Amino acid sequence: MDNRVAGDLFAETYGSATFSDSNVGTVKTVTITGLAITLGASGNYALQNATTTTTANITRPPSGTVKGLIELQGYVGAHATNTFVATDDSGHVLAVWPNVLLDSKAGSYLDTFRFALTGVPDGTTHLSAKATVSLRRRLAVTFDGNNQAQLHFVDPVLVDPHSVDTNFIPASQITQVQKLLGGDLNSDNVVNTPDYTILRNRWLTAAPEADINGDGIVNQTDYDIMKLNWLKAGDPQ
Ligand SMILES: [Ca+2]
Ligand SMILES: [Ca+2]
Repeated sequence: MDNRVAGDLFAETYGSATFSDSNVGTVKTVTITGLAITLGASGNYALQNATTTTTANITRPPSGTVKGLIELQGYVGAHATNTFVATDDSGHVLAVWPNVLLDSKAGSYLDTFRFALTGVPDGTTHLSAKATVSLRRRLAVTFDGNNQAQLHFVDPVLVDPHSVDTNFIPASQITQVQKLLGGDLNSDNVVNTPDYTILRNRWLTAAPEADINGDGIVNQTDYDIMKLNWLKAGDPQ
């Protein structure tokens, strides 16, 4: 209520305006605090309430964000590159993020990086990941009302997302091993003889294209990872 005398002028200010929560919705309560009147004729008036409420809307962002962890089998290198692909239920490619640099390790996990993607198109139901020397893995992704999702390409026995991300959203999606398996050196998404040929030809060199565990040398450790995944194929993109 404003019962000021006609012609009296003063400034009205407020301290903060806060939505009740950050979820998408209409006619949401906004609490305004720190209301004050200053300047002009304000000295002639007594403000009755320093707090009030109003309503406003929060709309859904036009595209999604996905963040999570990505574990590369046996990897110890400081950085890696990974290609992400967003698809719909029919497998149509909606977006590609080629050769994303991964250089932020997840907590104390040597073989696990953080990733974050923005601009994930509406209609995305799956996201796949394929690191330079790994097989591809494709997982279902579910967005919340704010168009945000978490997705973890990890082995839940070895990497606990809760220990890395305090905002982790519990999801049944990480009840199985989802880390990326190593050994695909020629990027055809299968681990077989052509990959072994590359490994053998780079034996005891520092060639990154054959250094499956990222330790700077191609040797028995890389061969052992390849052997674990011999004749395995990755998921479609
Ligand atoms: Ca291959
Ligand atoms: Ca190596």
